Amino acid sequence: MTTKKTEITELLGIKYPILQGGMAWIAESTLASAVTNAGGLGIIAGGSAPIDYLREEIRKTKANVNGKPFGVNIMLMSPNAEELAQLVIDEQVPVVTTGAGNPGKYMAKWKEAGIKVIPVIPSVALARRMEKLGADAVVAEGTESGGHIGENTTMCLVPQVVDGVNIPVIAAGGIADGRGIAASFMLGAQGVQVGTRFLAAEECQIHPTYKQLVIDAKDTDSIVTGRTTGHPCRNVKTKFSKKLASGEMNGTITPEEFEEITLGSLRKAVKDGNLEEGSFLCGAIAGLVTKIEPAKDIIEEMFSQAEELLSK
Ligand code: TUI
Repeated sequence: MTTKKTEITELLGIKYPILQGGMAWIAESTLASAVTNAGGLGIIAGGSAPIDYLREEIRKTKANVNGKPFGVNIMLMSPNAEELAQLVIDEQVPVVTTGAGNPGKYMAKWKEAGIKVIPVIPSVALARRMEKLGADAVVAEGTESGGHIGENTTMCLVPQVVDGVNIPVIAAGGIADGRGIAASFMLGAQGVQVGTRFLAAEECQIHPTYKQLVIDAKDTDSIVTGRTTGHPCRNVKTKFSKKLASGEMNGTITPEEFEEITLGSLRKAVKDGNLEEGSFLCGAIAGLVTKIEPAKDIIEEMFSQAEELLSK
């Protein structure tokens, strides 16, 4: 088995079958360009950023990558998802990934515009629906992932999605080295999406405090908050996230209060490194991330390790 030529490398025209996660507030042109230039698929996060900012980020990325493909992630819960769905058409973005919802209503117009569409999904049912609507591939994202998560684990979700659809499947959640890639391929995936390891990329523009939290994290240092709101979210364990999780559990923080307290907390983490009020989203694999390196080194190391394992 090899990672060198898969349905994903062929579909997207990339060297390595790796997508960089569309991390809200984090994934901007510098990181996305570095990943694309290293042979993966860099992704700019739509998040809920203003449309003019996103247009600039798309144009900057285009200028950096010399015709190589990149993507934009559209977070479907974002208030400006509709506007962004049109922006990717107007700016001729080659690939769109989606998260936190069902992109059904945009699918036909994206396909018509020639965009490759890859929804991120947490279940087989949703993967099947996306296939019917014309998705080119799906990212099956396990609950090990950072940020907004579903219930099932990568190990259980990926093979079930692989069996449930006829389009290629990209595994996500808990993949930070070549072992994770090799395991994903064994489960039937044709590619991987990686977020947490790229938080420690040299080109990732997050606050140094955020990077250090990820590097210092050990296996037990992620925690899920927001379960009472219906939008569970995996974070680095900090005093703030622990207080939120326990407040939700014992009822001293209502879902409404939770929403109020966490409003703007991702920006506070990413831009200010604010440990008191910031939500430092990260995956459960953060314990495996130990140093800051260029995205190119991360990708090349991951795939050389995976190739060695898969050739055994
Ligand atoms: O979307 C993500 N990860 C994210 S989005 C985000 S910003 C945010 N912050 C707080 C609350 C909510 C969002 C941070 N991290 N990953 C992809 C993903 N998509 N995970 C789960 C889903 C998902 C969930 C339900 C996809 C589809 C879905 O469909 C429900 C339906 O409409 O049928």
